[in-house]
Amino acid sequence: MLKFYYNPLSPNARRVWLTLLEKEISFEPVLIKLDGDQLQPEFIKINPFHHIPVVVDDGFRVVESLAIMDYLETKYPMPVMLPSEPQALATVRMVQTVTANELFSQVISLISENEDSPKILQAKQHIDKVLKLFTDLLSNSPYFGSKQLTLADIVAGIGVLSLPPLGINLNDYPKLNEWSERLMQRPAWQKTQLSAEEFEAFKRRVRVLVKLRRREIVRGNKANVNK
Ligand SMILES: N[C@@H](CCC(=O)N[C@@H](CS)C(=O)NCC(=O)O)C(=O)O
Repeated sequence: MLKFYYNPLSPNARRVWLTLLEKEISFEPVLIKLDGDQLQPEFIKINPFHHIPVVVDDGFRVVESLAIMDYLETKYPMPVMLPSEPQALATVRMVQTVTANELFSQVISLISENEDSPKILQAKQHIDKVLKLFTDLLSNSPYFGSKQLTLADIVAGIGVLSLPPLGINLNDYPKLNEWSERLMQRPAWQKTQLSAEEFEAFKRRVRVLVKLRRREIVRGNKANVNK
């Protein structure tokens, strides 16, 4: 059976979790606690970058959430979650990559920067641009690029639904607000949604990982200077 290495607090793992549930694929969950399980030699063999999610299917290992979603879409094509019409496919890919490249890092800033840091205002301004673009791309469709749920809805939905608890009100973006309510009516989304306490635990984990990453960068810079 397909093995899914995950943690319920991880938004990247949740992309894959939701895809598995929406496609009703049977899987064996393997919980990875992010306070050290990901650094154990057995897991490093599976993902040298010590990241979840990972899927192992019939002995074939896939890392990177977006690659895993594509693998699941092609191996388990029903229901179709990736449209083939050129503009619809481009819409899905734009929404996925804008979420990964423009939204995600700003959400991390909202969580990890001090309240009085100018980076908070910059993050909010950048997020406003993303939400306006998403409003245009959704247009009058119930989902991105399709009348049915797509991989773009999963990737963007996880990011956008994390904004209200971080102080960004979706009422200012009515179409996205209705879309996010549509997502939350789906059983898979209710099953994987974080409780308020889990969201606080997620924020604490993000702060720790950001600190560790900054330390790694400083160490790397010092090592380069000493070369
Ligand atoms: N680009 C990767 C990112 C995966 C990622 O950053 N996963 C985080 C959890 S959301 C993780 O495993 N962090 C553990 C670590 O950095 O040690 C993907 O999309 O799968």
